[in-house]
Amino acid sequence: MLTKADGSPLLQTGRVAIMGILNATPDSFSDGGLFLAVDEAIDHVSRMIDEGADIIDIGGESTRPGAAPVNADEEMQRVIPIIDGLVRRFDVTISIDTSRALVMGAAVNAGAGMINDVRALTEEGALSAAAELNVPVCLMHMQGQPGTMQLNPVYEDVTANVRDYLSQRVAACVAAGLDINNLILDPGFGFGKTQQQNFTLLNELQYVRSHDLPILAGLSRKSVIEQALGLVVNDRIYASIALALLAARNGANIVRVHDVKATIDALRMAEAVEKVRKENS
Ligand code: YH5
Repeated sequence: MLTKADGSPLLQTGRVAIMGILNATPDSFSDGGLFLAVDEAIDHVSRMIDEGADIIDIGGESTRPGAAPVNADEEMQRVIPIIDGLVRRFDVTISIDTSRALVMGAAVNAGAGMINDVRALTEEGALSAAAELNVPVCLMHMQGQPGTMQLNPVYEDVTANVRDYLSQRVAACVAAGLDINNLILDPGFGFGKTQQQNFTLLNELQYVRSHDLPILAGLSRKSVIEQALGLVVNDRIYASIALALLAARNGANIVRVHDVKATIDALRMAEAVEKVRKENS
């Protein structure tokens, strides 16, 4: 079972866990330097916890298509002070969104309780770092690299390809000494996928699962909404709620979202109705 630092479960069966997104990239904060960034992060996280977030995901690398690469020092300087500030105030699980072994180590030492890696521990040293750190790890599928992944993604069978890739990464993790019970799988919506490929993966989410591991789904405010509905990023909340609900219905165990309260209300409402369906069957 995935557990938090105090031994309590990270995932309860029958309930979808909420991962709230905290951006630590410079464009996500008002331009007031490090202390303001930490203060703003604390305010944002405080609100997400009040709204019911189970996990807070913090990342210092922007993986949006075309985003500039960031060096390890800069990534560290963005996230570590924020993690320090958060662990002193809150006992929520903090997830570090990084691909770098160095950042994983520093973040977990500062109190992060989970690693979220969009490159599924393929960077140098990441497998052994994660084995050593012994915290839950989300392994995400990406085809290509952030700068170019959306140019012309091609799959013979997107769902089978994603499942096979994740299954191979699970095998690599186990071979490197990670505890299989610490692994979470993620199809990587928007990471080297067309709209049709993203929707196929969402419809077939249960077939992405490998080794019976939990699934994390991140669709919040993503470009698939623009492609379907033509909405700019700040107008994508309601569509994001629909996508989170569909992901949960199709077997997601964790949803990664910007809008915690709106998502939780929708999921809890659906769960209440589902409970009666089960009682009646
Ligand atoms: C994910 O799916 N995604 S960062 C572009 C947007 C909106 C949102 C154009 N990290 C995932 O959230 N980690 C990211 O509008 C992630 N799964 C996991 N595990 C991209 C993102 C976004 C990009």
